[in-house]
Amino acid sequence: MTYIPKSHPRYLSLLTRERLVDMMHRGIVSEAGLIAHGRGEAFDYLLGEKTGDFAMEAERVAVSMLLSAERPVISVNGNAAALAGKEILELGRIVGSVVEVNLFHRTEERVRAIVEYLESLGGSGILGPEPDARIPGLDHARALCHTDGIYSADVVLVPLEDGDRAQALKMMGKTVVTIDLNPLSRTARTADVTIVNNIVRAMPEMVSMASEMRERPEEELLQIIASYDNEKSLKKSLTEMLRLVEG
Ligand code: PTJ
Repeated sequence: MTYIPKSHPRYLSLLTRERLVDMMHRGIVSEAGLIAHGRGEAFDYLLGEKTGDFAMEAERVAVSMLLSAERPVISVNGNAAALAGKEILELGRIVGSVVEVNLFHRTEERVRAIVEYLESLGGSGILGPEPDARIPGLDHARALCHTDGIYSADVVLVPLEDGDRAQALKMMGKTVVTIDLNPLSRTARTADVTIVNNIVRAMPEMVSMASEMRERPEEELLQIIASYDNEKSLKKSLTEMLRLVEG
């Protein structure tokens, strides 16, 4: 990894890039994952690289959905594993969710590398290799999934997701929650809950929320969910970007 001095004004952002490049060489992140990250960075810049109130609210709703779900699943791709692997496992433990590796640029080798990486962080029972089901309406290997995971989930958290798959999951009747810095993406517009935030900030925030909210009565969680409007939240994120641009 290239040495980045702590004094560099963009230390954290550069460190994150280096991490992704390193993870690509380790066979965890896809080459396209680096491009996807660049697009995310541009939107994060417009957000002032901080969590907005709209994102905090969406995170709280997402956590309420995961906590009240019967079969919650967190879907993990290369970028999500590299940037927030530890927190994904932690959130999965708190909300009682299955973690499934589900890739856009699928190779069996990379699925195994990601599972092994998550296991090295303390994860167990992670699904991914040897899928036994398909998401209907999707061509190609990105449809592959597990009966005990994504296929039978009621709530799926799919960070940094592709629009087609988000739509196919919705068509299956699932509640789709995503983390996506681009509020204009098809995924952002398709999901029931879109957290417009960097996964690097969103996941640790959701872990603390989940540990604080885990004992709350179900009615309270359902009230939080009922008061949420994703379209309004997306508009708020765009308004915030414009506000920052206009100074
Ligand atoms: O590991 P794989 O093969 O499953 O591939 C993963 C990627 C991310 C390459 C794949 O799913 C893909 O091509 O995704 P897209 O269609 O480029 O969408 C990724 C979305 O995530 C874009 O809207 C980006 O703006 C957004 N994004 C990128 N980095 C971050 C992000 N959102 C939150 N946090 C980030 N760090």
